[in-house]
Amino acid sequence: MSKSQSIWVSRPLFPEVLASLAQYVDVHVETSEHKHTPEELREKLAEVDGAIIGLSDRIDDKVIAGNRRLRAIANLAVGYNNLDLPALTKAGILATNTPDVLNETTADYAWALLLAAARRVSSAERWLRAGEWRGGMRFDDWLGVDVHGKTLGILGMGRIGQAIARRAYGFGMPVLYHNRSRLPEAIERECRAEWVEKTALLKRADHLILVLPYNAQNHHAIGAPELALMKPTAVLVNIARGGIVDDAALAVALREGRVAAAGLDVFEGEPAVNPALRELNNAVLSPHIASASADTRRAMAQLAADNLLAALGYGPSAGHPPSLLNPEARARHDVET
Ligand code: 8YV
Repeated sequence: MSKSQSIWVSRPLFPEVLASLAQYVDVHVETSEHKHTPEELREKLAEVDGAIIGLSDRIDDKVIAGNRRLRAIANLAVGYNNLDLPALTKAGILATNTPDVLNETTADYAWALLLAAARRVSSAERWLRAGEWRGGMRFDDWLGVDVHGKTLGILGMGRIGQAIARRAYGFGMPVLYHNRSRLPEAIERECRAEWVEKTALLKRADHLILVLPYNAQNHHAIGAPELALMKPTAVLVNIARGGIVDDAALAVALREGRVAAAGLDVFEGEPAVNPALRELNNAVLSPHIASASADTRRAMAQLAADNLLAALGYGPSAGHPPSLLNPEARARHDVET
């Protein structure tokens, strides 16, 4: 049966989430995962009232120019640097993201990368799989750096940063953090975390995890000058966004042993990965999967669907998407609540 509003889902999604959407709207879903060109996005979005899109779909003023129909965009991510929010707001298009549901899973993954990079898990596994163990192993082979008892640094102390900090207690690690604004004392106490200047953080942290949002100010927040301040025994973990680290500078620092190791889930220009990083055994690399547990990806998809339905005026939160990014767009958005 044809419904009065249509939506586009830019990538394959869990069937039960699509079914929850199909109760209210006509759903057009892509059957394969691929990066859409601006022209494709423009065409697809011209034909629908709302869309669920992912990080590789860049929605800017050009993509929505002249679009009189589109009323809502639901991003399948907490970060939304792929959205030109001012342009969407100006056009009266509601935009939503998927905060909170991924905090704990993403924090787990930051620790997975920290431990794997510090203890050389990936390169040791490659060595074992290549049959090298049969040739013997020295007592002083495969030495990593310790994690427990060291000072953990966190750059970017939002909800994911805080979830990472809470886990540090079990490893007996004091936590230093830097954030534009200091957290309320109660949260600092709960996270057992101390605010320091960025320079102090870089110098004092034994290991550093990056959880900053990407924006123009944070571009290359960690470049050659910052890497030079870090300890040569430090592990750097980036689960935030490509572009926050200068990947070329990091590759040089890792090759020269000026930083011990890195655990990287995000890259400048991903899915391309700087070839210099790919050659390094002291870098653990993964394809942007920090939120990818079955429960969390389902929860993110369902939250995006609930956001979109609410923005289009359906379901229990009709007119009030749970994670609306641009309430100012409402004035030009004609949802009847
Ligand atoms: C991605 C993320 O959404 O939520 C974010 O901001 O970076 C991730 O959770 C996910 O990897 C799909 O691209």
